Amino acid sequence: MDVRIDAERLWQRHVEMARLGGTPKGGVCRLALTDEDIKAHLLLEKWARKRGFSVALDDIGNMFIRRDGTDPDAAPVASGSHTDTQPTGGRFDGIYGVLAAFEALEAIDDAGIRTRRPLEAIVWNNEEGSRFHPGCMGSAVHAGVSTLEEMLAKTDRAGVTMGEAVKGLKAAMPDAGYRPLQSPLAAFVEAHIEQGPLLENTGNTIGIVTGMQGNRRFEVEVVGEEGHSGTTPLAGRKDAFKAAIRMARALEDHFHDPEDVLRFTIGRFDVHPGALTVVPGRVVFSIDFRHPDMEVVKRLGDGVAGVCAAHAGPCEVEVRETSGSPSVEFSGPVPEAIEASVGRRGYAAIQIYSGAGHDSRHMVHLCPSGMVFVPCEKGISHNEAENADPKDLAAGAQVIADVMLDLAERL
Ligand code: HGY
Ligand code: MN
Ligand code: MN
Repeated sequence: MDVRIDAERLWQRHVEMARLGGTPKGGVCRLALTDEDIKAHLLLEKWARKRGFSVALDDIGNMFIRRDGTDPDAAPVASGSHTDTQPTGGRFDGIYGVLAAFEALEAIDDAGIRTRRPLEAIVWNNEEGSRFHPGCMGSAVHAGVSTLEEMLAKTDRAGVTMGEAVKGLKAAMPDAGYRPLQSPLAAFVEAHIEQGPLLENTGNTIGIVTGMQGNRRFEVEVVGEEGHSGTTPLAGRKDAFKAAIRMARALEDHFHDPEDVLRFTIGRFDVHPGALTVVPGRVVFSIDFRHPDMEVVKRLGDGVAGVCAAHAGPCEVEVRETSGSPSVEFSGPVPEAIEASVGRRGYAAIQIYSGAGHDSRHMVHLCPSGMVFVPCEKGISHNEAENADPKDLAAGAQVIADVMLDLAERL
């Protein structure tokens, strides 16, 4: 049984999706379950129903597109990723994995192949964690790693809860079926752009992902005292901005890694009240810290509060840990099936470790899982300039189709 994906159809679907939340600089802003993201779900639903595939939603807003197999009771083989983006996101992060999965179902349908197991393309809700923290929320709740109640109560900066946002999605998709959380899956495979330069620099088309590093995220709140910038002597100030800067500098030393394996980022830094002539009374900043070795993640993560306290000066500081995930390894039938497809298709491929986080990290708790990377230009991602070659996207989708067909019969 051979199946060939349609590269042009796959590329055109990317062009159509990139219009939903498209930005003037050629990127995409499609935050989780905003109107643009719901439009992306509706477009997928339209394509799915045209094919005779069924569509279902679970309680945290994940979407399941299903092509039936001959055995309706068999757990499906699934592939997928996310439709939501960062505020200055690109045209491929997440959506490529969704469209590669959908293209695999279409190509298998075009080939008239009946699989024993059902095949599914999944859209995981809120992978980016930009509107609602934490990221990978939908896959974590579906896999039983996070609790539904806790995640539905999370709010965005406007005070909208994830529960209200999920209600909005369900209202927009009244014909969608219901999928219980932790529904059985026979296997899960995710295609994603690498979001790093290795594949491009080494001339490889496919990355067979061996694992994903662990992470810990923190929110640091520094409280001082607002004052008049023209009259308050420097000596007596409780300047929250200056204290936060001291902490940021000290954290840079704390997380210094001469081998450049560790990843430490302060992505958000809010100064309050943010007025020209007011001494800042409050600063809130974020920490995203990652490393493959969980001993390092524990040791250095545990040191954050002490480093901040040591540089608070006359201000108060509170360090809140907001999320964290352990590193994961991918092994077993999914990476093996990826290797088999790569060998059969003759793609240049290497094994690669993922610095970025993905929904597949939570799928390992439900079923055999794995990931396929394809190159992106200069490794750029979480940036409107993100770009990928249609030929590479097609190769990754071909591997997804091969893996799904292989596992639908073999598992
Ligand atoms: O942050 C991450 O690793 C993912 O791309 N959201
Ligand atoms: Mn992603
Ligand atoms: Mn991302």
